[in-house]
Amino acid sequence: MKMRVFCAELVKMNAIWAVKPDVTLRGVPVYKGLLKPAAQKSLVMALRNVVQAAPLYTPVVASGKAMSVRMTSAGRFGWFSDRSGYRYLAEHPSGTPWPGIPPQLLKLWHQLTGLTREPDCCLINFYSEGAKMGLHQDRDEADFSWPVLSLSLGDDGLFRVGNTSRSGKTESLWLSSGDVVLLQGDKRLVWHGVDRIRYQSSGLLPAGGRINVTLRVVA
Ligand SMILES: O=C(O)CCC(=O)C(=O)O
Repeated sequence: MKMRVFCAELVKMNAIWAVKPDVTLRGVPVYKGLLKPAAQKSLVMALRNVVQAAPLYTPVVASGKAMSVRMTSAGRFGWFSDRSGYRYLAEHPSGTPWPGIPPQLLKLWHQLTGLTREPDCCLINFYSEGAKMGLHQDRDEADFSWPVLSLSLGDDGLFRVGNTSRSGKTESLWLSSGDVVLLQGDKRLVWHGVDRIRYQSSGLLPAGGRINVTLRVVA
């Protein structure tokens, strides 16, 4: 995306993108508790509707190994992986359309990024007890100048961030329910992952577990 287009995309009014993050982790901004408890509860209800329409599945990586995280998506595209590799699909693997992205997430996206452009995908990751996500880059999207907004709900997750190359020092931080992370600019392609969760550390989900949603511009 050209800089002029990007500037035209910025919503100057009502944007909270100029607000300083509470913490940065290797330069990645982390907004602690940005989504308040009542908003978290109503979002969980909206996400339950998404999961009802587009059930969680267990992605498999190219080696044939199943990921420990279960996933689904909302929006125009959903992220999927099987032995053929990672990709975005225009439909849920069952053939049904992806449901719409919950409006409260779109509002958060516009407010925090200052962009008028909507995300194409809301990827929903569900971490049950023992689930984790290895270090990776988010690079299945067409244009890395768009940010990725990541929101945590439910149990705490130990989030690890490295560098834009696979090697080098990494640092980690516990993400709690309501925390938001933005991968953008020169941090858009940092390697990141979740080492583990603190199962049942939050009362948001009655049966425990952690939800992570990421909003992405895909095409
Ligand atoms: O669960 C998280 O906080 C990170 C999720 C993530 O890295 C991803 O979906 O690519």
